[in-house]
Amino acid sequence: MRHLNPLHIPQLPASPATPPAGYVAVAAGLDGRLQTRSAAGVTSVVPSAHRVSLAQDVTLHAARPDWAAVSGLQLDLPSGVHRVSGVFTMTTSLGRWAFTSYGFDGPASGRILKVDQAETVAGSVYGGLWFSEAWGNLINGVRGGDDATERQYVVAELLVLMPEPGQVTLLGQVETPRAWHDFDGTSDNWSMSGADVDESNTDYVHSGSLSGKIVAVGDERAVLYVYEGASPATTWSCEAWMYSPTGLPWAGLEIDFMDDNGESLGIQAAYSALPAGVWTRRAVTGIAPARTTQIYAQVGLETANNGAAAGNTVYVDDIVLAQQGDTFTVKAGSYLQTTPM
Ligand SMILES: [Ca+2]
Repeated sequence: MRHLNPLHIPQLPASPATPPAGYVAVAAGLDGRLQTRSAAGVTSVVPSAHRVSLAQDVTLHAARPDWAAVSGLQLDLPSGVHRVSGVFTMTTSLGRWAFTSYGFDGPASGRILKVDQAETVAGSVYGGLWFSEAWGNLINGVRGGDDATERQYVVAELLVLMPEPGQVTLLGQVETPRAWHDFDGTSDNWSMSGADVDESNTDYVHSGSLSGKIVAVGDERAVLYVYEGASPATTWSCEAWMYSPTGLPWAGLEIDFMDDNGESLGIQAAYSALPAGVWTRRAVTGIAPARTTQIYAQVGLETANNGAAAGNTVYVDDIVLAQQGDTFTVKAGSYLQTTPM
């Protein structure tokens, strides 16, 4: 005969009392799942942990300076407090920093409450963690070492509050030599020559709420320009969006590879007539010749000998000068998981 020990009989918890307005009671339901009850008497089941994993490698390229979503590592989040965790195995171009960050999107963006644990395990000695509560993100950085086969992985857990249903996405970025200007707060080192430039123009805009308005002050070139350090055999591209309400006979951009003495080693240029009333993309790509130590880029009007004159105006936006070829790969098997709290 079998005797039940009363101490081992499961004790079902009583249903929680209806909480006062503004509070939520959490208790195990008869099916073992967590349930919540609000002042309105509404009971809902807390969803269980959810995980997405990469079935294959995802590679991000450094063509753009923006953060890019790692395709496949995105999860819907109900409102509430969640533990977000993940393991990301990553590789990056030799000598290049790569970064991952959690992005929280929704009607009311998520807010990180606490970093439970964060660890960067690197094949090389590099690795770091940056945490910013105000920006609602957590950034891990890894640096490509001396061996292209090196892999580095990040284990990170955090608590996040989602005031409204939203999403969490793993974002990635690879740091590479570049300069850009979107006139909405992101810019690097661009100067003007031969022009009056309104860098907070709202007349015509390609991205965001601002663009650049370049007005030629004479018959010489009227441009925004920048210098960046560059090495031989590296590939660079420059692109920009340009606009004129009336059209222009000659507008565009160029890159110029230079040696230690500032002598030109080769120019790649894209100038032509700019059509009226349509944002037009101009782009060039070039490989740095031997002895290259720097690259010069300019965007705007080459007025001399091409029928343009003082007072000609061109609007520019989303200028990107970047070294190409650098990559950042999140390896298959990496996963992102959310667990409601
Ligand atoms: Ca803009």
